[in-house]
Amino acid sequence: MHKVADIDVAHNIMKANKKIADRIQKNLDENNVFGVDFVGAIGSGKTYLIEKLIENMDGKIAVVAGDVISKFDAGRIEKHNVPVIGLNTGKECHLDAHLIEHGLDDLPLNEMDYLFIENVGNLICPVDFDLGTHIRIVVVSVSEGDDTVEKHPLIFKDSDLAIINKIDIADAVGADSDKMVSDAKLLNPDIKIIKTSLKNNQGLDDVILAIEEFKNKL
Ligand SMILES: Nc1nc2c(ncn2[C@@H]2O[C@H](COP(=O)(O)OP(=O)(O)OP(=O)(O)O)[C@@H](O)[C@H]2O)c(=O)[nH]1
Ligand SMILES: [Mg+2]
Repeated sequence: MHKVADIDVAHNIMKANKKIADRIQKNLDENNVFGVDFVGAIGSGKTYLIEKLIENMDGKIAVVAGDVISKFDAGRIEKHNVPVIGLNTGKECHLDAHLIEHGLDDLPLNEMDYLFIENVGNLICPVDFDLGTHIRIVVVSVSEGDDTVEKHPLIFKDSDLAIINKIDIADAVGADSDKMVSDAKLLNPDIKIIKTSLKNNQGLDDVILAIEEFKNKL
């Protein structure tokens, strides 16, 4: 009996989230803004990637940065002089559409080309929560271990682009980045995969090209 009630509650939450996510996507489309949800493990390089994209991409970028507490990542993004909102999730380990919809009220979407959302760092909780973005990018790094991809199948099944980052330190941590690529491909044959060393800007142009291609396909 207990279990049935749990499933019903979860189902209703997901349904309500999806309804708001659809509204967000409509809002983005009306403003010609391409939305990206960046998910990934703690410290994999999500904020660093967004900073690099702001520095190197054409087009106007607004950012929503999710942190459990405080505005750590929003503070980093702010230094790049782009519109940014920091959202706190408190005890929650993911952003949800309701939070994002409120955050968007404070961003000048009609002047923007891209909305980049940095989700809370982990590979589990964000999976089920559609934020109304057009694509999801998952960022993992070799320092989390080369079994990270196979251990977190759902997020790779549900992402459009996987970035295997920090390949500059793969040898030092004994990680096989090719294994991570083939694990991701096995889980999701449609996923695009790019190996990067963001520290050295390696692979950054390919990431930019991939995002632009996704945007142009709309
Ligand atoms: N060696 C190396 N370090 C990197 C690379 N990319 C990012 N880093 C470093 O990794 C650390 C974490 O990067 P962040 O961008 O803060 O990671 P994050 O995914 O935003 O982390 P959370 O928001 O806490 O989940 C920083 O010290 C970066 O400088 C890389 O390609 N190589
Ligand atoms: Mg971050």
